[in-house]
Amino acid sequence: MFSKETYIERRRVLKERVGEGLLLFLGNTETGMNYADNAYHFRQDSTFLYYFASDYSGLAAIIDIDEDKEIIFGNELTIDDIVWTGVQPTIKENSERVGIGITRPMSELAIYLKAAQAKKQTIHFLPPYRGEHRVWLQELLGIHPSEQDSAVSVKFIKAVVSQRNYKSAEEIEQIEEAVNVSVDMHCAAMRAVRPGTTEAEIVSVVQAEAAKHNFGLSFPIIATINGQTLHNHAYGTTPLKDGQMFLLDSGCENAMHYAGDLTTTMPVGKSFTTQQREVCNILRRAHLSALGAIKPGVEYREVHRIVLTEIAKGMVDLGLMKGDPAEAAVAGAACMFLPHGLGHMMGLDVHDMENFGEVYVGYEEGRVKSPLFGWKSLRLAKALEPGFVFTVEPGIYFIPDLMDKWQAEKQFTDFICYDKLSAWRNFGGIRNEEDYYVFDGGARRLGKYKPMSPEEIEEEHNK
Ligand SMILES: [Mn+2]
Repeated sequence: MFSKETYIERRRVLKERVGEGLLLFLGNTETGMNYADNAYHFRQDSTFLYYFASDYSGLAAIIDIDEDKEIIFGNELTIDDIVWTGVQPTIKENSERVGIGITRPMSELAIYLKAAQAKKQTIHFLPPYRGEHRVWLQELLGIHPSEQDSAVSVKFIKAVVSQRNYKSAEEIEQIEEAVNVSVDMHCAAMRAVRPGTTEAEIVSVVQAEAAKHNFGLSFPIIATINGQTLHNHAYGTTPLKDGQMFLLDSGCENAMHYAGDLTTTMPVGKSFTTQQREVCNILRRAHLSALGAIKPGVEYREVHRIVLTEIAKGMVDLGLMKGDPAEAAVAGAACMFLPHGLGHMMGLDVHDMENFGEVYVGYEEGRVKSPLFGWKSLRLAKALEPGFVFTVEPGIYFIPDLMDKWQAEKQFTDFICYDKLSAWRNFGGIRNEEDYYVFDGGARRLGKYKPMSPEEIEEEHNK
């Protein structure tokens, strides 16, 4: 964890920005997979980690701005718990490490909130994303789960985002540690993928790299020969074949839960085919065009447009598109090949603060998302500012169902050469992803270099 002063300062700024009322923070709890004692992997809520650091189940906290009080609620371990889990630091000890002197048993949380309601204090809470939290909020505040989404505090959300969106030097150090191990995960996969291995085997190799450091995954591994399926979490056990491509999208989170998120597409056999190499080089040019554009003040929607234009150019060269590439990008025709956004904020969450709603994190106040297919999937659109950490992850995909649908609907016939496209139905999909940090005057990649060009990937692959 960081120093006590870091957490005290974070809460001081938060109190100042919200200004009045009472802030309620619900930590995460252990949840049974198939019975209570056989729980899912425990992951503390990221906002709770940001302000209180305590990485334990069953905690809540209150910052009572009006009364100038900070309290952590939770039950100290009983002898039965200690027999089961061993001795742990007490809640009191953990709280003191972040500069909080008051701790209370969990039963007192409801009492405190009832008194606040009686005094007509504003109780601010954040959007719940777990069923347990919805039940808990209903018990604590009397708000039905179906009414909680409209009762969340936008002021609280905006204040937290206004802090967590700007990474400090000590946070960058943590993220970089996670990215470096994530690069190791990818290089291990590049060396392990061979004809005859399976997706499942590669997953075990990737996981082992994170496990060596006792790091968890920042999201379930995507490891597939069907790269055109964007979020495929199923792993095959049939042997991989020469001529196929293997897409790995994975990252770890370090001990403090800061994330890394990378994607690499590699050949299964010794090298890419000529056709695959051509598309990989288009992707590489698109990636480099993004890197050339990112700096403070540039809107990420503009970087997305530049990348779509570059991909459309490449598709024109292949004879799969026609017309002006820049127009094809803006109109949405190029989204046939890149239907997702160019990137997202990253921090304690791999999609940072997505639980609050993407528009609060990645869009300017009052700006709504584009309704256009492809463009609507842009998670980060606003102007880049010093302190932002985000991914750059262009991809090129050939999605047969999307081709069929658009062709049947005669969509973008001025831009897309459907007659040529049918020969590419089985190409699959490729993506390359790296993590970036914007600072005053520029931007830099986080973590060590990961092979990007087809030749660099083949070199690592054939080591
Ligand atoms: Mn990503």
